[in-house]
Amino acid sequence: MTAEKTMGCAVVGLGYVGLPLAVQAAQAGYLVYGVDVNEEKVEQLKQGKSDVLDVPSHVVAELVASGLFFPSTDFSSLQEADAVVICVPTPLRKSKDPDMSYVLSAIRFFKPYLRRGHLVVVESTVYPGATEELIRPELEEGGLKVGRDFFLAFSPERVDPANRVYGIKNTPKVVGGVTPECTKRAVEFYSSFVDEVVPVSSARAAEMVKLLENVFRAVNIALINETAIMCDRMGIDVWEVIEAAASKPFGFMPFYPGPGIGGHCIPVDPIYLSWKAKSMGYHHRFIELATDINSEMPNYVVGKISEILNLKAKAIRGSRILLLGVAYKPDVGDVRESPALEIYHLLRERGALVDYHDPYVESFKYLETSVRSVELNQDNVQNYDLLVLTTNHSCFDYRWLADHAELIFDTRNGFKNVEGSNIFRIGAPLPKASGVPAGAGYECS
Ligand code: SAJ
Repeated sequence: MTAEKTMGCAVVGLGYVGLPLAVQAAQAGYLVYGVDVNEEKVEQLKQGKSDVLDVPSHVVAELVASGLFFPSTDFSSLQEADAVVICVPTPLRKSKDPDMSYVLSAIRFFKPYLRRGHLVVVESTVYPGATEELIRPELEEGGLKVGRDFFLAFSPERVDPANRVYGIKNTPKVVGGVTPECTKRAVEFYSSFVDEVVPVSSARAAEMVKLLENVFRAVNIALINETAIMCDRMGIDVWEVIEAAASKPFGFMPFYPGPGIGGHCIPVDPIYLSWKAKSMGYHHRFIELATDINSEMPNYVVGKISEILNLKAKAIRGSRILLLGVAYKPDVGDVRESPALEIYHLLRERGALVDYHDPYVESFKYLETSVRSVELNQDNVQNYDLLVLTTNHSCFDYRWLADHAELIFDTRNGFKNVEGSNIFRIGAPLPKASGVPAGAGYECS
């Protein structure tokens, strides 16, 4: 610790974005004031317990014990900080419009403690222009002027849960200020604990960078989902096609079909952009189309389930179906927007007897009840008419599952290294029950 006052920073919102950031700043020597409105979460953090997958509890415990990390529900601690970073959720309303209420609430709680010299950075994903048009006026209400008295910037979060290679320190950080001095101060702040900082000319440019990154993913996932549906119809195995296309060393990036898209970013962020575009009279067709295709995938999966059961002369109604994995992506326990939950609902609606097994997800709420993960063993795996792989966790024993399950529908290619006539994959043709060769069709006269 240096003799002069150690720089203080504050992180508002201690979730999957805020907590890793708080930890990285504390490990770089900052006094970090972590503020969250969730009292239970703050209490757990004070006791050195982390509820964020990528932040081990012992790391939190050490930082709390060393007096470098102060979790609290009290916004007044923000006046102690030199930099304040906002990392609260930006979901969608039921009307599919951006819900900025968490950001505005955080700003309004913080406002009384805004002081000269403060650097304020928004990391929550917002629509282009939000930092300048919505947040700046809130903060200037007390008379302080941005770029002179305090400094305001946007810096997109690039947290990729369960990514073992990239974390806060080694993921380049884009930063855009409301004024050049704001950009400069934000660059200085992040440069003290992130290896590479990428300044852009404005906050709205930085907001757009984030949305481009995630629209890029949503559109390409929709493209490969639609390609999978096409390949199935044409009797082509999309997984073989992707693997071969990925042999191209330039100009191609593989994406993979699945049961739909989940998480709090890819299904949501593009709609922030299309909403803003629409408010300016522009219809962003790619986002609408990608959203339609990706959100239609659970229905498509249930249609394939019906076809597969049909091979055994079974209907969905009354069939015992086990979903393998309900988290929105492998090796995480987060079920937000997970397509597996939609598939569970659709199967229940059609009268199937549905269970799920997910070692990362103990239970989830369904229609006022709590549905719990079932144990999977030699005795019960054979009780199911069909296993559906909806999340390809690395811990699953795919060989064992293939050897013991009656039928398997693989929506993630988790069984790619396992042979078995009882395994069917999304985007690959099913044997036609009537013996009609895959890809055949009637001739239009
Ligand atoms: N998915 C596919 N096919 C693919 C890739 C993903 O179906 O080829 C599905 C996933 O299963 C998941 C959803 O899409 O349900 C989102 O996948 P994701 O890998 O984008 O997962 P996120 O939302 O946890 O992480 C993303 C970040 N991912 C990567 O960079 C790999 C990145 O887009 C953002 O930094 C982050 O969200 C965010 O917070 O915006």
